[in-house]
Amino acid sequence: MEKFIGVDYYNVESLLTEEEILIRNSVREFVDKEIIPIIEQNYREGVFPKHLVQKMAELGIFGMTLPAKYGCAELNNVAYGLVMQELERGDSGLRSFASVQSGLVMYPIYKFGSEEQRAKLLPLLAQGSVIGCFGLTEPDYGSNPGGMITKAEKLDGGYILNGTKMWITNGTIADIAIVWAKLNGVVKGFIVEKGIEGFTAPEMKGKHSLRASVTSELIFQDVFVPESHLLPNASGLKSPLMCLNQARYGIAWGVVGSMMATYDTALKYAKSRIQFSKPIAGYQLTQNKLVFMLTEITKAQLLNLQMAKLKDAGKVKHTQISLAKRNNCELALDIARMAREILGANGILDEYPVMRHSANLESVKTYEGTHEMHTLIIGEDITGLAAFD
Ligand code: TGC
Ligand code: FAD
Repeated sequence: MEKFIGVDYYNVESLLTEEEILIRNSVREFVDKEIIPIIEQNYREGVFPKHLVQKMAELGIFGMTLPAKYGCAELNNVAYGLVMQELERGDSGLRSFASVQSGLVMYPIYKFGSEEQRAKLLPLLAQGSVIGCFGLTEPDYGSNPGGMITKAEKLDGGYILNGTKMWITNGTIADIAIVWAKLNGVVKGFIVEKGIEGFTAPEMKGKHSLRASVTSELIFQDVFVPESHLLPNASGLKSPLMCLNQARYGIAWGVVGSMMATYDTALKYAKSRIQFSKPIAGYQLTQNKLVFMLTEITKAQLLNLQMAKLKDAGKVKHTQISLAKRNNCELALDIARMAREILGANGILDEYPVMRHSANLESVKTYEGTHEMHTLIIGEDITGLAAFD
């Protein structure tokens, strides 16, 4: 297995600490050894490589920025970003798993949960022995989750949940679901355990994208949720949106890993593919594509590093995270498609990763807020005028 040496035209590594480089290299090696050799088969068969959950947990990936007292690595956001970047160089499905477990399940429990919920669940989630999912999107409410119709009704000792969530990563394999529902018209968060009466999570089939990832419906039919399973400090749509910031942050880094994978493949291929008696890398039009790719990778690396510094300083705005997610996803998809062009017909074979990355990125560009949503989020911030409706 050829070792990945990274893409770092501006020596961004010189801005990293030894610990950040160590973490990055440990996950880089994990991706080379455990993901790259199996991912095409898993993608073809539409199967999430669940055996890797334990190995990711052992690397301290889940909830890695959360406090050590909950069994987490307590590392900074630069390290977290680098880990997301290396995972997605392998496949967006693996980075999605880690994003959901960390940003969409462990974060809301840490931020909005009781101390009892934190102490009980965070160590188990960090070890990977409990898997979580995040139920916000509904069949009729995607970009506009505020319109959600999943409802919670109060009764003695707890709540009754009714409604459906859709497009839920890890849903079918999750032991707990963080579910957002309206209680008297106000968005609240609930921890719903797998196996509880009335709760089912069938897998969604027929995906052309993110095939090595589980995507599910969550169906709630008169599901009783005990009082102890309400997230006591979550209230209003702001709460789930704060969770999205964590996952969006990870995506902005993750897709740079995908850019690196497709650029690296295209560069190596172009130097060896002979047409009209010389390597296609020797033609101006090919070099133009490769230089575009490298330029955008370099810009995204520097954008992410500054975003990480702002986040570590507690100063990052959610609109700044939107800008990085929007820009980097769009360019990762452009780069994947450009790489497929450079490979010619070989680019459609799963002997090469470019088409898998391109197909995955169609999901990644859509979820966690579409390109248009992030355009409008930033647009509102700079003009002061909301243009969503
Ligand atoms: P709006 O009135 O704008 O906002 C309600 C309150 O929330 C505040 N807010 C935020 N706070 C923190 N972070 C953010 N990102 C925030 N965005 C808004 C806002 O200031 C307000 O606060 P307050 O104090 O006034 O109450 O609400 P809206 O209904 O107009 O919606 C705004 C909009 C459209 C931007 C939001 O709904 C949105 O982001 N929509 C996109 C939906 C989305 O991103 N869904 C992702 C679902 S999860 C997923 O896809 C997981 S994929 C798996 C993986 O990650 O790998
Ligand atoms: P819609 O909101 O119906 O949008 C359709 C199109 O209309 C888009 O191009 C959109 O940009 C555009 N549009 C919508 N409103 C406007 C407007 N006001 N102005 C201009 N254009 C607009 N959700 C979860 O809650 N948890 C998960 O774990 C999760 N995982 C996912 C995994 C995958 C593989 C996928 C594909 C999705 C996942 N999602 C998850 C759902 C995801 O967040 C939604 O798909 C996304 O928010 C977009 O919603 P939608 O698909 O309903 O599209």
